[in-house]
Amino acid sequence: MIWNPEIETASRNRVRAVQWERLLNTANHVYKNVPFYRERLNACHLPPERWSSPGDLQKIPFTTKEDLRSYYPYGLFAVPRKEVVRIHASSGTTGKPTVVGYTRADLDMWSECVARLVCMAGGRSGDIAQISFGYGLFTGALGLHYGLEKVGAAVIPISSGNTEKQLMVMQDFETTILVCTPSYALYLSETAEKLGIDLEKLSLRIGMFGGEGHTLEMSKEIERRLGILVTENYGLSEVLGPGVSGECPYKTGMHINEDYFLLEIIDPVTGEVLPDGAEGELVITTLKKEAFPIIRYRTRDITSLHYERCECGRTSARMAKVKGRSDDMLIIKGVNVYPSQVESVIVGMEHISPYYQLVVKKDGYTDVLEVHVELVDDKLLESFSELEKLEKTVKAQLYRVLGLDCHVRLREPGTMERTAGKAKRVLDLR
Ligand code: DLL
Repeated sequence: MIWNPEIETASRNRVRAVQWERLLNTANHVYKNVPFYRERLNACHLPPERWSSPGDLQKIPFTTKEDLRSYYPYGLFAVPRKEVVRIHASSGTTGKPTVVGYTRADLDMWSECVARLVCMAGGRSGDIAQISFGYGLFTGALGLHYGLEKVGAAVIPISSGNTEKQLMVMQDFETTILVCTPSYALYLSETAEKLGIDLEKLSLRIGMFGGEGHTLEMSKEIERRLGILVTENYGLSEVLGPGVSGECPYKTGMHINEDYFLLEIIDPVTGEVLPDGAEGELVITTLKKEAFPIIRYRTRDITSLHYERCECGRTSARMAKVKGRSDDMLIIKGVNVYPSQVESVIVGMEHISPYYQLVVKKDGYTDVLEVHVELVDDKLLESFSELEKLEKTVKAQLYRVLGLDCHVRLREPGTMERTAGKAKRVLDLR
């Protein structure tokens, strides 16, 4: 089912017209209400009345996480405090978090965006959705919550953690949609196997996973273990939270809610806008947000945009799976390495579990990449020659994909960290 066919199947011309109209409204809104943007638009001689085509957007400087931090907490809000009805913040592992606000209309828009993604994934009224994202400042749980309810699904707001209880609820409450990070879905499936839960007997049909990337290999692995359709959705708190884009069962990329977000791909080094289909850093402008509109936000996420028709009938542009964050990209001996490349190699490999971590160290002046992977069972530990053989195989496969020699560390079963949230894939000890 298509939630909002009028916009989700609109012609490209219509989408562009809606985007242009809303872009001008947003430019006017920020110009009038946010000094930061007013100064910027004046500095490049583009107050809103001088915008003549969508291309003018490309002349406006990017907004970065640092900008958000320097106006902490409310400096970029565009409405009076009394109109703000919700506040979220990004986790921000270092320094202050970035704070975002929503008016009532923003919350309605958020539910609308998520309702579309729920239908895209195959969700409907009558479904029972277990939300295993953490409720709190993080946008994941509450963001998906209201969109699922809007479609008519019954939401179980279980939040993250307490894996055994999650599995009990999943069985007893007959959960049909699981909402969490792909890492946590993997851990849930592993724990279910350990506890001897018959996964075939679960009512689970669909996974709506996001908050972090996962490769096609990982998606297949989780589908195999849980016997469900895995779909992915994307978003970020600075822009909205979940709801920017999501996958349909054809998995041709994540359909973008283009009437609410304008996406560009830029060269992460030069900042130049790249043509359709090219891979680069995603930049997002919100088109309808009231409390926290944002112009040309540099997401740091590496992806590409595609416009060919999807068989599901939606005409929206799609973004490819995120390859990684540009800040997660490692440069080892001049070679660019993303954790997702390692994931594509090790998931599904014989004797190796799907948990992994990249550890970067210094050996004298040289950078060394260690890839830590975990054995599936202890049996192999009894044979040194088997272990050596396996290590060589993993190393060769990684070389094939990365073009780089790395050290492989085989770790004992169950010793790599499991997470209820987003996995930490890189440990940089340099
Ligand atoms: O993770 C919002 C979200 C929650 C989206 C739940 C989907 C589901 P933040 O905590 O601000 O917000 O983190 C945003 O997470 O810039 C990406 O790097 C990463 N991310 C989110 N979804 C995906 C995805 C939420 N599907 C940051 N694939 C983003 C890859 C993702 N990365």
